[in-house]
Amino acid sequence: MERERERGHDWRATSFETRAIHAGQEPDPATGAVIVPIYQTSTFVQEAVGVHKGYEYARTDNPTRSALQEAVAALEEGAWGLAYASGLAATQNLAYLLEPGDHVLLSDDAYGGTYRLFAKVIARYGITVEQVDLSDLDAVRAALRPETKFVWVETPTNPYLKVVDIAGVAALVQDHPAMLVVDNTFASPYLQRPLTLGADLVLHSTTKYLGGHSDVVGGLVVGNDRAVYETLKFHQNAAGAVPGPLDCWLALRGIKTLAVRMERHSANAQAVAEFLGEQDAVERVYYPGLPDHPGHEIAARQMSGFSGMVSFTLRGGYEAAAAAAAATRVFALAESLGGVESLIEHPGVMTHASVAGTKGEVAPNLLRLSVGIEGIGDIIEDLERALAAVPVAAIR
Ligand code: P1T
Repeated sequence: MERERERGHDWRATSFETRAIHAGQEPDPATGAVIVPIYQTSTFVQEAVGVHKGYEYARTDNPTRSALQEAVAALEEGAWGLAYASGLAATQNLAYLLEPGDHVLLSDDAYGGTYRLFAKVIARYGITVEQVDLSDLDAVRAALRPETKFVWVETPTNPYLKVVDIAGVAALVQDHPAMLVVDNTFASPYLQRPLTLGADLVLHSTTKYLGGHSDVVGGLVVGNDRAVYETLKFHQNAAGAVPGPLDCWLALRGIKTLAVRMERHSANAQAVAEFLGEQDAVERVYYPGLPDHPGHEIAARQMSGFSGMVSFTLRGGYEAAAAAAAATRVFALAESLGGVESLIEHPGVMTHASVAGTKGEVAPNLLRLSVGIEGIGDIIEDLERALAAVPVAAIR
Protein backbone atom coordinates (compact mmCIF):
# COMPACT_ATOMS: atom_id res chain seq x y z
CA MET A 1 0.00 0.00 0.00
CA GLU A 2 2.75 2.41 0.95
CA ARG A 3 4.58 2.06 -2.34
CA GLU A 4 1.34 2.46 -4.30
CA ARG A 5 0.47 5.62 -2.49
CA GLU A 6 3.97 7.02 -2.90
CA ARG A 7 3.71 6.60 -6.65
CA GLY A 8 0.15 7.84 -6.70
CA HIS A 9 -1.12 4.89 -8.70
CA ASP A 10 -4.29 3.28 -7.49
CA TRP A 11 -4.22 -0.24 -8.92
CA ARG A 12 -7.52 -0.92 -7.19
CA ALA A 13 -9.19 1.27 -9.79
CA THR A 14 -7.95 -1.01 -12.60
CA SER A 15 -9.35 -4.25 -14.04
CA PHE A 16 -8.88 -7.64 -12.36
CA GLU A 17 -6.33 -8.71 -14.97
CA THR A 18 -4.26 -5.57 -14.40
CA ARG A 19 -4.42 -5.88 -10.61
CA ALA A 20 -3.27 -9.51 -10.84
CA ILE A 21 -0.09 -8.34 -12.55
CA HIS A 22 0.58 -5.03 -10.79
CA ALA A 23 -1.15 -4.68 -7.40
CA GLY A 24 1.51 -4.96 -4.69
CA GLN A 25 4.05 -5.68 -7.44
CA GLU A 26 5.59 -2.33 -8.31
CA PRO A 27 9.19 -2.52 -9.56
CA ASP A 28 11.61 -2.97 -6.67
CA PRO A 29 12.42 0.53 -5.30
CA ALA A 30 16.01 -0.45 -4.42
CA THR A 31 17.09 -1.88 -7.80
CA GLY A 32 14.33 -1.30 -10.36
CA ALA A 33 13.78 -5.07 -10.78
CA VAL A 34 10.48 -5.41 -12.61
CA ILE A 35 9.59 -8.55 -10.68
CA VAL A 36 9.27 -8.50 -6.89
CA PRO A 37 12.51 -10.06 -5.59
CA ILE A 38 12.65 -13.16 -3.38
CA TYR A 39 13.84 -11.48 -0.18
CA GLN A 40 15.60 -14.58 1.11
CA THR A 41 16.58 -13.19 4.48
CA SER A 42 15.57 -14.00 8.03
CA THR A 43 16.33 -10.59 9.48
CA PHE A 44 16.70 -6.90 8.56
CA VAL A 45 19.30 -4.42 9.67
CA GLN A 46 18.39 -1.55 12.00
CA GLU A 47 20.25 1.77 11.73
CA ALA A 48 19.65 2.32 15.43
CA VAL A 49 17.40 0.41 17.78
CA GLY A 50 13.90 0.64 16.28
CA VAL A 51 15.05 2.65 13.24
CA HIS A 52 14.52 0.54 10.12
CA LYS A 53 12.73 0.39 6.76
CA GLY A 54 9.60 -1.34 8.10
CA TYR A 55 11.00 -4.83 8.45
CA GLU A 56 12.69 -6.36 11.50
CA TYR A 57 12.44 -10.14 11.48
CA ALA A 58 11.01 -12.35 8.73
CA ARG A 59 8.53 -14.29 10.85
CA THR A 60 6.84 -10.95 11.49
CA ASP A 61 7.08 -9.58 7.93
CA ASN A 62 8.96 -10.08 4.68
CA PRO A 63 8.66 -7.83 1.59
CA THR A 64 7.91 -10.73 -0.79
CA ARG A 65 5.12 -11.83 1.54
CA SER A 66 3.84 -8.24 1.81
CA ALA A 67 3.59 -8.09 -1.99
CA LEU A 68 1.59 -11.32 -2.12
CA GLN A 69 -0.75 -10.17 0.64
CA GLU A 70 -1.37 -6.87 -1.10
CA ALA A 71 -1.96 -8.55 -4.47
CA VAL A 72 -4.54 -11.03 -3.18
CA ALA A 73 -6.28 -8.38 -1.04
CA ALA A 74 -6.63 -6.25 -4.18
CA LEU A 75 -8.07 -9.20 -6.15
CA GLU A 76 -10.58 -10.07 -3.41
CA GLU A 77 -11.48 -6.37 -2.97
CA GLY A 78 -10.53 -6.50 0.70
CA ALA A 79 -8.58 -4.05 2.87
CA TRP A 80 -5.86 -6.46 4.00
CA GLY A 81 -4.41 -9.91 3.43
CA LEU A 82 -2.37 -12.29 5.57
CA ALA A 83 -0.35 -15.13 4.05
CA TYR A 84 0.36 -18.47 5.73
CA ALA A 85 2.45 -21.59 5.22
CA SER A 86 -0.61 -23.56 4.00
CA GLY A 87 -4.38 -23.28 3.63
CA LEU A 88 -4.78 -25.22 6.86
CA ALA A 89 -2.31 -22.92 8.64
CA ALA A 90 -4.63 -20.07 7.60
CA THR A 91 -7.60 -21.96 9.05
CA GLN A 92 -5.69 -22.63 12.25
CA ASN A 93 -4.86 -18.95 12.57
CA LEU A 94 -8.55 -18.03 12.21
CA ALA A 95 -9.32 -20.50 15.00
CA TYR A 96 -7.44 -18.17 17.37
CA LEU A 97 -10.49 -15.91 17.06
CA LEU A 98 -12.51 -18.59 18.91
CA GLU A 99 -13.02 -19.00 22.66
CA PRO A 100 -14.01 -22.10 24.63
CA GLY A 101 -17.80 -22.51 24.41
CA ASP A 102 -18.02 -21.16 20.85
CA HIS A 103 -19.87 -23.03 18.11
CA VAL A 104 -18.81 -23.40 14.47
CA LEU A 105 -21.11 -24.25 11.58
CA LEU A 106 -19.07 -26.08 8.99
CA SER A 107 -20.27 -27.07 5.56
CA ASP A 108 -21.23 -30.77 5.58
CA ASP A 109 -19.27 -30.97 2.34
CA ALA A 110 -15.83 -29.47 2.85
CA TYR A 111 -12.20 -30.40 2.34
CA GLY A 112 -11.48 -33.40 4.58
CA GLY A 113 -8.46 -31.67 6.13
CA THR A 114 -10.60 -28.68 7.15
CA TYR A 115 -13.07 -31.03 8.84
CA ARG A 116 -10.20 -32.90 10.51
CA LEU A 117 -8.65 -29.68 11.85
CA PHE A 118 -11.96 -28.42 13.29
CA ALA A 119 -13.33 -31.73 14.59
CA LYS A 120 -10.18 -33.41 15.79
CA VAL A 121 -7.92 -30.52 16.84
CA ILE A 122 -9.85 -27.27 17.43
CA ALA A 123 -12.79 -29.10 19.08
CA ARG A 124 -10.42 -30.31 21.79
CA TYR A 125 -10.29 -26.73 23.11
CA GLY A 126 -13.96 -26.55 24.08
CA ILE A 127 -15.34 -25.59 20.67
CA THR A 128 -18.38 -27.34 19.20
CA VAL A 129 -18.23 -28.08 15.48
CA GLU A 130 -21.43 -28.94 13.61
CA GLN A 131 -21.66 -30.10 9.99
CA VAL A 132 -24.61 -28.49 8.19
CA ASP A 133 -25.74 -28.35 4.57
CA LEU A 134 -25.04 -24.64 4.10
CA SER A 135 -26.59 -24.70 0.63
CA ASP A 136 -29.93 -24.98 2.48
CA LEU A 137 -30.69 -21.54 3.99
CA ASP A 138 -33.42 -22.97 6.24
CA ALA A 139 -30.86 -25.39 7.68
CA VAL A 140 -28.45 -22.48 8.31
CA ARG A 141 -31.19 -20.45 10.03
CA ALA A 142 -32.12 -23.42 12.23
CA ALA A 143 -28.53 -24.22 13.15
CA LEU A 144 -27.39 -20.69 14.14
CA ARG A 145 -27.02 -20.35 17.93
CA PRO A 146 -26.16 -17.33 20.10
CA GLU A 147 -22.69 -18.86 20.60
CA THR A 148 -22.09 -19.52 16.88
CA LYS A 149 -18.84 -17.72 16.04
CA PHE A 150 -18.10 -18.92 12.50
CA VAL A 151 -20.28 -19.96 9.61
CA TRP A 152 -17.61 -21.65 7.50
CA VAL A 153 -18.63 -21.89 3.86
CA GLU A 154 -16.94 -23.54 0.94
CA THR A 155 -18.54 -22.79 -2.40
CA PRO A 156 -18.38 -24.65 -4.68
CA THR A 157 -17.81 -27.36 -2.06
CA ASN A 158 -15.14 -30.01 -2.05
CA PRO A 159 -15.82 -32.61 -3.46
CA TYR A 160 -19.56 -32.46 -4.36
CA LEU A 161 -19.48 -28.95 -5.90
CA LYS A 162 -22.55 -27.82 -3.97
CA VAL A 163 -23.21 -24.10 -4.32
CA VAL A 164 -23.85 -21.95 -1.25
CA ASP A 165 -25.73 -18.67 -1.66
CA ILE A 166 -23.13 -16.35 -0.10
CA ALA A 167 -25.39 -13.27 -0.01
CA GLY A 168 -28.23 -15.40 1.41
CA VAL A 169 -26.07 -16.75 4.25
CA ALA A 170 -24.61 -13.25 4.82
CA ALA A 171 -28.14 -11.90 5.31
CA LEU A 172 -28.81 -14.57 7.97
CA VAL A 173 -25.51 -13.92 9.73
CA GLN A 174 -25.83 -10.13 9.59
CA ASP A 175 -27.84 -9.68 12.81
CA HIS A 176 -25.82 -12.31 14.59
CA PRO A 177 -22.45 -12.28 16.35
CA ALA A 178 -21.14 -14.97 13.96
CA MET A 179 -18.64 -14.20 11.20
CA LEU A 180 -19.15 -15.54 7.69
CA VAL A 181 -15.91 -17.10 6.45
CA VAL A 182 -15.82 -18.20 2.81
CA ASP A 183 -13.17 -20.62 1.58
CA ASN A 184 -12.87 -19.33 -1.98
CA THR A 185 -10.26 -21.89 -3.06
CA PHE A 186 -12.40 -23.66 -5.68
CA ALA A 187 -13.60 -20.49 -7.41
CA SER A 188 -10.59 -18.15 -7.06
CA PRO A 189 -11.17 -14.39 -6.88
CA TYR A 190 -11.34 -14.23 -10.66
CA LEU A 191 -14.68 -16.05 -10.64
CA GLN A 192 -16.10 -15.08 -7.23
CA ARG A 193 -15.47 -12.33 -4.67
CA PRO A 194 -17.23 -13.25 -1.41
CA LEU A 195 -16.42 -9.98 0.44
CA THR A 196 -18.51 -8.09 -2.12
CA LEU A 197 -21.40 -10.48 -1.33
CA GLY A 198 -21.29 -9.86 2.43
CA ALA A 199 -18.68 -12.33 3.72
CA ASP A 200 -16.52 -11.16 6.63
CA LEU A 201 -13.40 -13.12 5.70
CA VAL A 202 -12.13 -15.00 2.66
CA LEU A 203 -9.71 -17.88 2.92
CA HIS A 204 -7.57 -19.50 0.23
CA SER A 205 -5.36 -22.46 -0.16
CA THR A 206 -2.97 -20.64 -2.52
CA THR A 207 -1.64 -24.13 -3.26
CA LYS A 208 -4.51 -24.37 -5.77
CA TYR A 209 -5.68 -21.91 -8.44
CA LEU A 210 -3.83 -18.87 -7.13
CA GLY A 211 -0.45 -20.63 -7.32
CA GLY A 212 -1.77 -22.51 -10.32
CA HIS A 213 1.24 -24.73 -11.09
CA SER A 214 1.26 -27.41 -8.35
CA ASP A 215 4.64 -26.21 -7.13
CA VAL A 216 3.83 -24.45 -3.86
CA VAL A 217 1.82 -24.90 -0.66
CA GLY A 218 0.35 -21.76 0.91
CA GLY A 219 -2.68 -20.07 2.43
CA LEU A 220 -4.17 -16.61 2.61
CA VAL A 221 -6.89 -14.75 4.49
CA VAL A 222 -8.42 -11.48 3.27
CA GLY A 223 -10.78 -9.19 5.17
CA ASN A 224 -11.85 -5.62 5.88
CA ASP A 225 -12.10 -5.37 9.66
CA ARG A 226 -8.97 -3.78 11.13
CA ALA A 227 -9.48 -5.21 14.65
CA VAL A 228 -9.72 -8.75 13.21
CA TYR A 229 -6.52 -8.07 11.26
CA GLU A 230 -4.68 -6.98 14.41
CA THR A 231 -5.77 -10.13 16.29
CA LEU A 232 -4.80 -12.44 13.44
CA LYS A 233 -1.51 -10.66 12.84
CA PHE A 234 -0.62 -10.93 16.52
CA HIS A 235 -1.34 -14.67 16.53
CA GLN A 236 0.39 -15.23 13.19
CA ASN A 237 3.56 -13.68 14.57
CA ALA A 238 3.16 -15.44 17.91
CA ALA A 239 2.54 -18.90 16.39
CA GLY A 240 4.69 -18.51 13.28
CA ALA A 241 3.07 -20.60 10.52
CA VAL A 242 4.29 -18.14 7.87
CA PRO A 243 5.27 -18.89 4.26
CA GLY A 244 8.85 -18.52 3.07
CA PRO A 245 9.73 -15.86 0.49
CA LEU A 246 10.24 -18.33 -2.38
CA ASP A 247 6.77 -19.77 -1.77
CA CYS A 248 5.29 -16.27 -1.76
CA TRP A 249 7.09 -15.48 -4.98
CA LEU A 250 5.78 -18.65 -6.67
CA ALA A 251 2.22 -17.76 -5.65
CA LEU A 252 2.72 -14.21 -6.95
CA ARG A 253 3.99 -15.49 -10.29
CA GLY A 254 1.00 -17.82 -10.57
CA ILE A 255 -1.46 -15.04 -9.84
CA LYS A 256 -0.29 -12.97 -12.81
CA THR A 257 -1.93 -15.48 -15.19
CA LEU A 258 -4.95 -16.34 -13.02
CA ALA A 259 -7.49 -14.68 -15.31
CA VAL A 260 -6.49 -16.51 -18.49
CA ARG A 261 -6.04 -19.82 -16.68
CA MET A 262 -9.49 -19.68 -15.06
CA GLU A 263 -11.14 -19.02 -18.42
CA ARG A 264 -9.54 -22.14 -19.88
CA HIS A 265 -10.13 -24.27 -16.75
CA SER A 266 -13.81 -23.33 -16.87
CA ALA A 267 -14.21 -24.00 -20.60
CA ASN A 268 -12.44 -27.37 -20.38
CA ALA A 269 -14.41 -28.42 -17.29
CA GLN A 270 -17.72 -27.53 -18.96
CA ALA A 271 -16.81 -29.75 -21.91
CA VAL A 272 -15.74 -32.57 -19.57
CA ALA A 273 -18.96 -32.36 -17.55
CA GLU A 274 -21.07 -32.48 -20.71
CA PHE A 275 -19.04 -35.42 -22.04
CA LEU A 276 -19.36 -37.39 -18.79
CA GLY A 277 -23.10 -36.78 -18.70
CA GLU A 278 -23.46 -38.75 -21.94
CA GLN A 279 -21.53 -41.85 -20.80
CA ASP A 280 -23.31 -45.07 -19.79
CA ALA A 281 -20.68 -45.92 -17.17
CA VAL A 282 -21.33 -42.61 -15.39
CA GLU A 283 -24.08 -42.51 -12.78
CA ARG A 284 -24.12 -38.78 -11.96
CA VAL A 285 -22.08 -35.69 -12.78
CA TYR A 286 -21.56 -32.83 -10.32
CA TYR A 287 -20.66 -29.54 -12.00
CA PRO A 288 -22.32 -26.17 -11.29
CA GLY A 289 -22.08 -25.23 -14.97
CA LEU A 290 -24.64 -27.89 -15.91
CA PRO A 291 -28.15 -26.39 -16.12
CA ASP A 292 -29.64 -29.27 -14.09
CA HIS A 293 -27.19 -28.75 -11.18
CA PRO A 294 -29.30 -27.69 -8.15
CA GLY A 295 -27.06 -24.67 -7.54
CA HIS A 296 -26.68 -23.63 -11.18
CA GLU A 297 -28.74 -20.44 -10.94
CA ILE A 298 -27.04 -19.22 -7.76
CA ALA A 299 -23.64 -20.05 -9.24
CA ALA A 300 -24.51 -18.15 -12.42
CA ARG A 301 -25.44 -15.16 -10.26
CA GLN A 302 -22.49 -15.10 -7.84
CA MET A 303 -19.74 -16.47 -10.09
CA SER A 304 -18.54 -15.28 -13.49
CA GLY A 305 -17.62 -18.85 -14.55
CA PHE A 306 -17.98 -22.32 -13.06
CA SER A 307 -14.30 -23.17 -12.51
CA GLY A 308 -12.36 -26.34 -13.28
CA MET A 309 -13.57 -28.91 -10.74
CA VAL A 310 -15.86 -31.75 -11.84
CA SER A 311 -16.92 -34.75 -9.73
CA PHE A 312 -18.83 -37.81 -10.89
CA THR A 313 -19.97 -41.20 -9.67
CA LEU A 314 -19.51 -44.35 -11.67
CA ARG A 315 -21.86 -47.31 -11.89
CA GLY A 316 -20.08 -50.23 -10.25
CA GLY A 317 -19.02 -48.85 -6.88
CA TYR A 318 -15.53 -48.53 -5.45
CA GLU A 319 -13.96 -51.01 -7.88
CA ALA A 320 -15.16 -49.14 -10.94
CA ALA A 321 -13.84 -45.84 -9.56
CA ALA A 322 -10.50 -47.35 -8.59
CA ALA A 323 -10.09 -48.91 -12.05
CA ALA A 324 -10.89 -45.66 -13.85
CA ALA A 325 -8.60 -43.59 -11.62
CA ALA A 326 -5.67 -45.91 -12.30
CA ALA A 327 -6.08 -45.84 -16.09
CA THR A 328 -5.54 -42.19 -17.01
CA ARG A 329 -2.39 -40.78 -18.61
CA VAL A 330 -3.11 -37.10 -19.06
CA PHE A 331 -4.81 -36.90 -15.64
CA ALA A 332 -2.30 -37.67 -12.89
CA LEU A 333 -3.76 -39.67 -10.01
CA ALA A 334 -3.00 -37.24 -7.21
CA GLU A 335 -4.48 -35.14 -4.42
CA SER A 336 -4.71 -31.36 -4.76
CA LEU A 337 -6.19 -29.27 -7.56
CA GLY A 338 -6.03 -26.00 -9.42
CA GLY A 339 -2.78 -26.50 -11.31
CA VAL A 340 -2.41 -26.22 -15.08
CA GLU A 341 -2.18 -30.02 -15.30
CA SER A 342 -5.24 -32.27 -14.98
CA LEU A 343 -5.54 -34.37 -11.81
CA ILE A 344 -7.91 -37.21 -10.89
CA GLU A 345 -8.49 -38.50 -7.38
CA HIS A 346 -10.69 -40.83 -5.37
CA PRO A 347 -11.97 -38.66 -2.47
CA GLY A 348 -13.35 -41.47 -0.29
CA VAL A 349 -9.90 -42.95 0.21
CA MET A 350 -7.73 -39.91 -0.49
CA THR A 351 -8.65 -36.27 0.28
CA HIS A 352 -11.78 -37.10 2.30
CA ALA A 353 -10.75 -40.26 4.14
CA SER A 354 -11.01 -38.29 7.42
CA VAL A 355 -14.76 -37.60 6.98
CA ALA A 356 -15.64 -41.32 6.80
CA GLY A 357 -18.44 -42.11 9.25
CA THR A 358 -19.55 -38.44 9.52
CA LYS A 359 -22.32 -36.47 7.81
CA GLY A 360 -19.80 -35.49 5.15
CA GLU A 361 -18.84 -39.02 4.12
CA VAL A 362 -18.39 -39.34 0.36
CA ALA A 363 -19.58 -42.19 -1.86
CA PRO A 364 -17.01 -44.91 -2.64
CA ASN A 365 -17.73 -44.60 -6.38
CA LEU A 366 -17.04 -40.83 -6.48
CA LEU A 367 -14.14 -39.49 -8.54
CA ARG A 368 -13.00 -35.86 -8.57
CA LEU A 369 -11.30 -34.15 -11.48
CA SER A 370 -9.24 -31.00 -11.46
CA VAL A 371 -9.53 -30.24 -15.14
CA GLY A 372 -6.34 -28.64 -16.39
CA ILE A 373 -5.63 -26.41 -19.35
CA GLU A 374 -4.27 -29.07 -21.71
CA GLY A 375 -5.93 -29.54 -25.11
CA ILE A 376 -9.55 -30.53 -24.58
CA GLY A 377 -9.27 -33.34 -27.18
CA ASP A 378 -6.52 -35.00 -25.16
CA ILE A 379 -8.47 -34.58 -21.93
CA ILE A 380 -11.62 -36.22 -23.35
CA GLU A 381 -9.61 -39.01 -24.96
CA ASP A 382 -8.01 -39.72 -21.60
CA LEU A 383 -11.41 -39.92 -19.90
CA GLU A 384 -12.60 -42.32 -22.63
CA ARG A 385 -9.55 -44.45 -21.75
CA ALA A 386 -10.44 -44.30 -18.04
CA LEU A 387 -14.05 -45.31 -18.60
CA ALA A 388 -13.00 -48.15 -20.91
CA ALA A 389 -10.93 -49.54 -18.02
CA VAL A 390 -14.00 -49.99 -15.81
CA PRO A 391 -14.67 -53.76 -15.65
CA VAL A 392 -17.99 -54.55 -17.33
CA ALA A 393 -18.82 -56.91 -14.47
CA ALA A 394 -18.43 -54.00 -12.06
CA ILE A 395 -20.96 -51.91 -14.00
CA ARG A 396 -23.56 -54.68 -13.99
O1 P1T B 1 -3.51 -28.04 1.47
P1 P1T B 1 -3.60 -26.65 2.06
O2 P1T B 1 -2.87 -25.60 1.32
O3 P1T B 1 -3.31 -26.66 3.53
O4 P1T B 1 -5.14 -26.20 1.90
C1 P1T B 1 -6.19 -26.86 2.55
C2 P1T B 1 -7.46 -26.68 1.76
C3 P1T B 1 -8.36 -25.69 2.14
N1 P1T B 1 -9.52 -25.49 1.48
C4 P1T B 1 -9.85 -26.24 0.42
C5 P1T B 1 -11.14 -25.99 -0.28
C6 P1T B 1 -8.99 -27.25 -0.03
O5 P1T B 1 -9.35 -27.97 -1.11
C7 P1T B 1 -7.76 -27.48 0.66
C8 P1T B 1 -6.81 -28.55 0.25
N2 P1T B 1 -7.38 -29.50 -0.60
C9 P1T B 1 -6.73 -30.57 -1.15
C10 P1T B 1 -5.43 -30.87 -0.94
C11 P1T B 1 -7.55 -31.42 -2.03
O6 P1T B 1 -7.01 -32.23 -2.81
O7 P1T B 1 -8.78 -31.27 -1.98
